[in-house]
Amino acid sequence: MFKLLWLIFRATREMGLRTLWYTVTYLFRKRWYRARFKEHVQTQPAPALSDYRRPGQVVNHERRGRSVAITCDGGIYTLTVLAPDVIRVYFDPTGDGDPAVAEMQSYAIAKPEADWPPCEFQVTENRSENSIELRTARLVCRIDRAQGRLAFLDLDGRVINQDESGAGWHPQGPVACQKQIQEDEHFYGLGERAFGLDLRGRRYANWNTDPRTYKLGQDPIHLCIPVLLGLHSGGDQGYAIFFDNTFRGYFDLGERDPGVMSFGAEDGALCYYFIYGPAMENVLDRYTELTGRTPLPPLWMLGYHQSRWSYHPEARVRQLARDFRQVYHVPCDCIHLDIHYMDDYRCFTWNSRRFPNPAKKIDDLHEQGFKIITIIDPGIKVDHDYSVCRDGLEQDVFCKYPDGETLFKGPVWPGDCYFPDFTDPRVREWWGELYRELTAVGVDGFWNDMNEPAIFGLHATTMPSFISHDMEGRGGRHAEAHNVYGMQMARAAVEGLKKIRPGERPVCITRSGWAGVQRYAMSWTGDNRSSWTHLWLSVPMLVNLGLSGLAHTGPDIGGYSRFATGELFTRWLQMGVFMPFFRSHTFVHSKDQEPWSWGEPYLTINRRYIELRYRLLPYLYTAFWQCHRTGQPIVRPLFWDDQRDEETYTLDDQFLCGDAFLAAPVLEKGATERQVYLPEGTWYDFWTDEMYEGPAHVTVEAGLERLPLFVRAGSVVPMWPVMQYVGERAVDQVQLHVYPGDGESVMYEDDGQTDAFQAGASRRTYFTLTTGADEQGEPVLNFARRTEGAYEPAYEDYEIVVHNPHGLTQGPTQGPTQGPYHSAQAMTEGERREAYQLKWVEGRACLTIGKRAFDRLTFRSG
Ligand code: MIG
Repeated sequence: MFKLLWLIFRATREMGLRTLWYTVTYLFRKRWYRARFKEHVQTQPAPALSDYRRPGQVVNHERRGRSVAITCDGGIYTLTVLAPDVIRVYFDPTGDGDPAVAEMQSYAIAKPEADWPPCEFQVTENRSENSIELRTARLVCRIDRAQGRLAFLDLDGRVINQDESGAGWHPQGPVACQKQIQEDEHFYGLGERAFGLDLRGRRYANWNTDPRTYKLGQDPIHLCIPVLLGLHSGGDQGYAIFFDNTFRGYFDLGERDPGVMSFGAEDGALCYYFIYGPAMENVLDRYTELTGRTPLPPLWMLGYHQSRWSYHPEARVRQLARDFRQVYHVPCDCIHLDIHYMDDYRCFTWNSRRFPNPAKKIDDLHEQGFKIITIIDPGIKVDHDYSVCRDGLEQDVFCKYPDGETLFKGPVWPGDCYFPDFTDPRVREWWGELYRELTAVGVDGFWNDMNEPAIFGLHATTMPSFISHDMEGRGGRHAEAHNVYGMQMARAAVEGLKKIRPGERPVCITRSGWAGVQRYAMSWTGDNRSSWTHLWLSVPMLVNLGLSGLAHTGPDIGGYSRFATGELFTRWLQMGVFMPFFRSHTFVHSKDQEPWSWGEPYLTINRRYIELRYRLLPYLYTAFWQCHRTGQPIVRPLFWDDQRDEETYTLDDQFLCGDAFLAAPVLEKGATERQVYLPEGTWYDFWTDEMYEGPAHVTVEAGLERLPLFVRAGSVVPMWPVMQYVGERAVDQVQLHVYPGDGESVMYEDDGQTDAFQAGASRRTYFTLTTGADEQGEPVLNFARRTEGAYEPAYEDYEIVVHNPHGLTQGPTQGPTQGPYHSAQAMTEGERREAYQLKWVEGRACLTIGKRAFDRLTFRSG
């Protein structure tokens, strides 16, 4: 009873009486509509798997272009070879299905069959195995004649993945596929999941849901992606299965039966893509080739973002800007405005009392170097005096019940709302144009919330599954459109923004999404909590999102619901420096959650870490570029570099960021040290330059001011001077931090803002470090540089900082050391040889050198 009263009290406080009224009445209205459209409501319980039908015996097979059609007693398989390591499996029980149509209708696929280059493969009969084999240059797909089950094998005949009972379907609509789990198999991916790294042993639903703050182990939440990565055989085998079906579905990774992985959906086609690695790097490359890559964001998106629900009125926002720039001198690039900026939660409007002159206000903030991102929800307030609503009704853009007339209304923040049908290209275009209202006053980017879509109710709810959608003209129900609704909303925004601001990189953050969403938008991990558990949870969540192709994401730093302590916030911020989206955000009733909110010592530490983020911008930007090019995540699991290291398969309290860094965030209250696992290779402690030889478990100091952080030997890490925001002034010098060892590093540069990079205006600088010996047998470190691309950055100098140069001769040491190197020689092109004097700064060798002045440098021991 008390709980109920509390619930009512909270709901009234948060929503207001009117919205509460709509929410309560909606519970009844919902029933009424269900009764009215009962012939459209699906009521059959999910059939038991034992009632599913199976392919059965193979009758014949026939090659058609890049596909093989295999007719079985119970249906037809079409296996399509897109690449030697990418095979599409389409199973059609009825004979009316067509994989080409399925592909055309897929919201996930960015590269259709016709765009893949031709690919050789052979189809043979294997009589001894009684099977048919399809052999590419990378793998074999074998189908057994007796039961029509598939196995994917490597060229040496070892199992990568193999059907258990295989494909299945039920005449009422459901489809499924059961596969064997290999003994030492680990599973990753599946989008945004509130679980640890290895997903094995549980069942996960595919149905985007607003959990209204989630708990560890709650499933599903905002953003599901039906791509599963498997890793087994001591790391020798790695692959992905992408199940291209948007209906409510699941992946069962051994919960029902520990030896069986199954996936399925309540309707739609049984169509999946098998992608072979074995390296996960190859899996991600192929998966993002298929579903699209992350666009390069404008550089300011990589800066620090400050948000809360909500900064208002205008004076509060001004104060916040002043606090950053004049009072606390903490760098920041962007302030986010949550729903209070709107006029009574009407999207694309301003509350004139809170923000009387938005254009002027945003101008002033731009002057001070801030960008502004505003939130947008999909629900459009039912209000005939509101131009977006009126226009939407005139243009007929809102979702309807199956009679094709009755508009669907559901309660969200403004009370009852209509919902645009983003699966209609005409509606997307209409919606995209609406952003002009906000870009005209200077808003820089958009944050799409509530687009699961979320509708108020007692439990997490959404539109009824029988609501009609356009589905690109072919018609469909919400049951099919639901999972792509958020992604299509983001697409509408981005396509609109590209028209509104041609040549610029659109900024769109989305809460919900689906396979392929990465090509339109980035995300944040929704409504987490201010707790130590959630601090940790950000790590596996980000890693699995990156492994699902959605690399550009980040948690609400400090946590969303409940209150953060100074310590928790600082620990979260330290970790956030190495996460792609670096934004602090918190809910409406929480206390202030800004870098200075807890006073000292937190403020100084927070400032120092945000400054570190700004120093690392050229490094992080390079990681974004790598992701953009090849789908490599930015935050990576430890097995990324050495898939055979079994220690790393479930390790989810540390992560790699880009090529050089290993971060081991402190996840425990009051910690003063922490255990870190260092994989094979030599690692430098970022703070002390101390060297470690992996694989090793080490304990390092981790007082409040210290994020345990390591740099791989052989890396060159570029750094910029600290600025209060991106573009505060021109970068006059780039520091190159050299960590002696053997390796190649890259630095990517462009204008950070326009799409000129796509026409070649970028520069890649490759740094190669090699260790060796000179004629006298003294150790040397060679540092070579090579550049590509037409972009010419404005700065003239590099400052080269050699870390622990002593380490080169001595191997791993304890503690910082004085180095033996006192001179360095730089060779320019041709004969010219110049000697540079190295300076010693805090035990590090520093050298300033003109940008154009060297191709190769040699550091010699004295
Ligand atoms: O029902 O706009 O996840 O970041 O602050 C809550 C208010 C709606 C949920 C988002 C959160 C945002 C909040 N929104």
